[in-house]
Amino acid sequence: MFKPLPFQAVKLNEKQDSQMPTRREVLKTTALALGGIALGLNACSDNKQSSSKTNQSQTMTHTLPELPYAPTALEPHISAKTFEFHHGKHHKAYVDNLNKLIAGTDLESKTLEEVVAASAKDASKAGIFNNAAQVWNHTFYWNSMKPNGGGEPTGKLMDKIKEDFGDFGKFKEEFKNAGVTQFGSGWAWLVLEGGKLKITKTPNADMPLVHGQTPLLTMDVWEHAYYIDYQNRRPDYAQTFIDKLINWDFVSKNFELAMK
Ligand code: MN3
Repeated sequence: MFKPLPFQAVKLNEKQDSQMPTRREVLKTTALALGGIALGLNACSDNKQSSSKTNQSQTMTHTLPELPYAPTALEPHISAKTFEFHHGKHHKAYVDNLNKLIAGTDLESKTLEEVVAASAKDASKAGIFNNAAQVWNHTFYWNSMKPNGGGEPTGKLMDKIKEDFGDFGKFKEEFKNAGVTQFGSGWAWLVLEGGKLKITKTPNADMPLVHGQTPLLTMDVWEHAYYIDYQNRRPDYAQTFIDKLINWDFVSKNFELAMK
């Protein structure tokens, strides 16, 4: 199993300038990436050594990670049918497209996070960014949910939510609003930026890592995420996500790593 090394993430982030994160934030992002490994997020990258063991060049074949639960585990809120398409077809297509697009390029040897960072600010690599970021976003989204999820966070995360949003109800309201008001396809996020919790929304494949923010939680609001189970009722899907599905253990772990 390939594990991205911290220096790779730091080096990558240093390539980006102006609105890029401070070194402290870079280190936090690195910590998050490493935390992600503990939670199985690196399952989307599988390293294959080149046939010659002395050859330093390696190619990275990105693979579809397994869901962190059975496809029926979130029923009745999200059906196995939705996972059959969303994970088995949409997420898989992003992985397959990414592998095709980077084949034979200098991105072929990079980790998923490196590909995302390298393609984010380069319009000529928009196709690569869209697929790489969607691979990352979906893996993060599966982990943002769990069976019997929802409820309320505890401990330091809850204290911080109260500090930055006023109360937990306000957090829920703002998070739902971000998801419902994202016009067209995109994502709602809870992020940490400059030591503060914030709720953001991004269109299409866009994501917080390339904006110097540390993602803690995400909700997919592309229609393919909810149409089979909720048809056009995105607000109902968002409410159910918040009340029944959020994996606060995952969010807390991301928060603690980001605050270190
Ligand atoms: Mn999706």
